[in-house]
Amino acid sequence: MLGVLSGDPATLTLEEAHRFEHEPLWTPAGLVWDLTTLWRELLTGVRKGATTARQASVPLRSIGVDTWAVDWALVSPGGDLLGLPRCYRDPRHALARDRFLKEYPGGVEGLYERIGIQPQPFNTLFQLVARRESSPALFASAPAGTKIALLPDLLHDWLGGRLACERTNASSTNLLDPLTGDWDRALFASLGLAADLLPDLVDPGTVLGPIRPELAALLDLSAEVQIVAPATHDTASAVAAAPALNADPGTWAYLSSGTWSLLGVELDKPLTSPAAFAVPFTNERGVGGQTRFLRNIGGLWLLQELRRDLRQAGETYSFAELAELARSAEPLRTVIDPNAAVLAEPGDAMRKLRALASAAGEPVPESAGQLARCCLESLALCYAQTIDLIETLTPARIETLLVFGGGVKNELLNELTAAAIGRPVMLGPSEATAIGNLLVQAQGLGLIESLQAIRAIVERSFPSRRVQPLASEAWRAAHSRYELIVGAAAPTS
Ligand code: LRH
Repeated sequence: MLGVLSGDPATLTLEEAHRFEHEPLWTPAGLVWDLTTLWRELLTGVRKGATTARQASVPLRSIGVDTWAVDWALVSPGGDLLGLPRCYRDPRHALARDRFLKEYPGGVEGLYERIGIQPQPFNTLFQLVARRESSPALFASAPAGTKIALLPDLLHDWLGGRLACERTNASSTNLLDPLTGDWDRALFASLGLAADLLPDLVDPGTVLGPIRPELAALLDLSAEVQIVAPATHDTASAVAAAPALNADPGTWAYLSSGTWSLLGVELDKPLTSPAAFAVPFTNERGVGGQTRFLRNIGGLWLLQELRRDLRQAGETYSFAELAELARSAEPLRTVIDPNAAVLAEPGDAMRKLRALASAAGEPVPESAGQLARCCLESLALCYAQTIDLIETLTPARIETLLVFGGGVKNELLNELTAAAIGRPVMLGPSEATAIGNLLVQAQGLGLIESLQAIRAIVERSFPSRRVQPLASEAWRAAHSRYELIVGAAAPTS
């Protein structure tokens, strides 16, 4: 995405330079990312964006990369990769987590209290345990100076600048001390890995250095282009772009809606009580040092997987067609737990959804429309439950839910969400992650002063749209049904 910041007061315009599909690949060594393809596509995007900028006589100032969280690779000082980066959905991670937590002295609650991150099987900490067990030689043979690089950090290193780990994404590793903002070196040492594998940490907006001269020449760019770390965790970038300037803090929650649904609020400091753990809420680091107190919810991954599975069974639908089928299906027929662990791994979506419905004593969804509606309504019910839990655990009184990310394009989900939560939904930009990324780069270059100023630019540049809830008795009844199905993750204090 090419971003152009102009005018006074400043506004941002976005231009899509390049878009591509990519998927993890199965190999005997695990489910891995095709990193060279990602790199090639990234360079294509930079080349196309730079051409557009040149044609518009706009100087290209900086480049910054964000990706999904947690995934990493080992990179030697020469930029060589040691092994392919694994995808976080690799099934081995859950087993490694369980083994680690069994031996961890304070148990899972102790780890949560210490780091504040929900113990998802795929957190980098548990991935490292899995990898050390499956490929001990990988670490043993690593040359001096080798670093663990989260994927955006690795791509920044390849682009130029220096290898450093940006803090919003570092918080997703389960290895960052939430109070000091430094690595929890004692926790890392307990893995038996060399301490100097951990790279230096930097804040979002840090100028890492100029693009590599070879790349500048290859891509026909000015050697002055800087590599600037945005909030490299995509969700942190999206939350930075929440158009929330005029709402009082404590009156809004956000939903970063995409493959995952990340629903939460901003807090001044982490909240790691047993009740927060029970949900579980996580405490990731945000731009400006605040805490993203949020819950990972199954998200549109459910629909992506359903679509893939239907296609394999010979029924091919676009997302729009699937949404239309869902719209005409019977409302609130089947409710399931959208966070069921079994749904997080790829494959077999129809069988899994039906089995979950059947186990919960719900009518089994048969048609594509019924299956899709079941996914969307279950997500909406989970959003409602999560907002209630936020109000129980924090002083927040949520009047509005700000939704941003690709999910805002799913009109049906927006309507169901408003109905389920019984509050208005404000639809922000679908490209919130790219917007937050670009504006934090601009902040790093000294063009914008604060997070507040970033959000003012977002509000001016990308008008939000309001979806009003329709009061409904049917949804009220569905809440208790949902609570029963998921076993009411009610806080204990
Ligand atoms: C969303 C996301 C989310 C993480 C998950 C691994 O893309 O970064 O915030 O929990 O992917």
